[in-house]
Amino acid sequence: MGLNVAQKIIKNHIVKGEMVAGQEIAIKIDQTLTQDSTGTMAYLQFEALGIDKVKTKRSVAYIDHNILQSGPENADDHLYIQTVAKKHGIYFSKPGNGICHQVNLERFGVPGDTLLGSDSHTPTGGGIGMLAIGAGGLDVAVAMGGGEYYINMPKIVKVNLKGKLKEWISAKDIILELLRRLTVKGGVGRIFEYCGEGVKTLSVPQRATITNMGAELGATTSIFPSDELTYEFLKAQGREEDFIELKADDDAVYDEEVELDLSQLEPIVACPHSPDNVVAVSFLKDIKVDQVCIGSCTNSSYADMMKVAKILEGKTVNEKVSLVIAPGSKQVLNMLAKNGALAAMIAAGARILESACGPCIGMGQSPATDAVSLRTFNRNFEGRSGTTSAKVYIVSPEIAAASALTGYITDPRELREAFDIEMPKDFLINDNLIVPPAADGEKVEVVRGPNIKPFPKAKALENEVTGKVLTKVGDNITTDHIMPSNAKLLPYRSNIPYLSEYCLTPSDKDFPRKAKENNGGFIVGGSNYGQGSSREHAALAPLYLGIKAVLAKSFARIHMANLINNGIMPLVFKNLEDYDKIDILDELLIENAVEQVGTGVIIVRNKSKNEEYQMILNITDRQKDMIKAGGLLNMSKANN
Ligand code: MIC
Ligand code: SF4
Repeated sequence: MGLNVAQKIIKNHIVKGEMVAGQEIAIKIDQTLTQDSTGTMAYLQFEALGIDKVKTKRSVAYIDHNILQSGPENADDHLYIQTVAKKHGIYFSKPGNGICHQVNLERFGVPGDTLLGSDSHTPTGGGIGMLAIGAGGLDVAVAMGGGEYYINMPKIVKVNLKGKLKEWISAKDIILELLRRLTVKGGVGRIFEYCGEGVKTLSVPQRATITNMGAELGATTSIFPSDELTYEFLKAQGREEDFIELKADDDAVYDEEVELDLSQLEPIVACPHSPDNVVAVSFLKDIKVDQVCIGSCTNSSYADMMKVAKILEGKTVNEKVSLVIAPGSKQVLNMLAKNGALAAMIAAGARILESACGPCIGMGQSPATDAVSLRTFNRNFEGRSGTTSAKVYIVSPEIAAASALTGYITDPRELREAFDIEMPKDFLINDNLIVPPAADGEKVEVVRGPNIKPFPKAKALENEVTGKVLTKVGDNITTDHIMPSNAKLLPYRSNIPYLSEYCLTPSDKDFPRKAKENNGGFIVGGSNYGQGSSREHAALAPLYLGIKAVLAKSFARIHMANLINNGIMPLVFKNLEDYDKIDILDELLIENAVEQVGTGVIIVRNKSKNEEYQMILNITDRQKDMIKAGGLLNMSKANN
């Protein structure tokens, strides 16, 4: 039986298990990436493993999230990451060099390699034919140390692309259409593999836009084959030696199939407050726009920026609109500066930001109260922009630029004739902001600023687990709800005691106080609990506050792994209606917890209501041992 692309890469990297959907497998990781807002924790955890030098083919530490430096905290974290990277064999991408996923695609992505990154949009690398997966910091730390990465073998979905995009329709519309059809839960436990005649009509950066936002489907990852266009891209990056061809065998088998006719797509938009809340742009055309933000790891490539420059050229941004643009990397920015496109943007009135995540993670540029903000980003969760009342719409760069000129949500086709942007034959290559590791790492001293606090460690599971329900939340709670990130909180990513004061506060402002007063307890959640980012802080802050288990209707993949890695039980309601029976401050009890964890079915007693609920702990034996030991670090130590 033939293999598809994902199976081929997994087969080359599998060290344990079998490629049977749902079964646990362990794969070897070739490359890792971290960014600064998850990186400090990942490197503290790597240090705790006591390994001198990374064992991967390549590991890169990027600084792109926390770049505002409104106090010493961010700069202290940068220095810690720079020195710890130099010591342990890790390349360091300085602030200003660009967004991790964009730079990784340009300078390090290798078709056929595996990449594990402490960021949920790591699957961007699937655009170049990598098996690129987002994970929590601890999993990445273990991978840097040469440890394998464990996942349940996902189902592989064939996304059969037919036809060709019409003028003005973009890669963003492709992934928004999939989100419209499949929702933010539709990709859980799945890899989306793109194939069909439409593939060869999409450039590598367009493919990367699609694989990037596959994260919003909840997918494990997304991947394109590696073909002539991949070769052209790598050659233009001066890296043709990294090319290998990768395509599915003719008789490859897939678990599921989706068909998408590119020629049928129209410009579409994700409305507040979820990336799957998608409608045609024509439905929104009277909505006035206050802010337009262009950039992020989804849409900040050279071609995207050139399109925007061309739309803005010779025009002026509407007087009521603030337009900000953050090119994705120094390479992109430098090329725009050289060819005059940057001048066209500036002349039109765009505010040019550093090549970094910026407004995407609320690091500046929060919109005004009740404002409408159009963003080419990937997430529009409530409050993520830093303004709770803002209404954020996710759009293509074409819609964004057109709307910045008119002041209302605009179908770009109404504005002007279409045009072509050529992919460059040669990108501008200058890696002078990438610092290589030291040859003799033992001589490097790691600098730790006062903001870097030890991370909380879980304890072995007690046989009687008891406590109160501290909060009860609804469906699709994101990690932005659990551990909010904005310009005020991001500087404290290496300070869990401080961050824990804000844990879950967007949903329940008294949660930290209740947790402290009751000495920890339980969280009750709806379905897809913990969707969104990979931030381990969404597990570490609850751990610090004494959370023992989360009872939910279902969990998002990375967050569930982060809970287990930190010794917190992710329990799923066997009978969904039991969710309705529980109230905040009910007293729960799990007896014989150690034995029950082993069985995978856990009886939770509600002492306040005199009821019992059956909860499922649908995790592997290895993960059960982890829960019993009190997390991955404790288990690794016990095994050494
Ligand atoms: C995000 O887009 O939510 C982030 C910020 O990049 C996160 C990582 C983090 O919280 O530091 C992610 O996607 O994993
Ligand atoms: Fe950065 Fe936004 Fe991409 Fe996250 S989604 S990596 S914050 S640009």
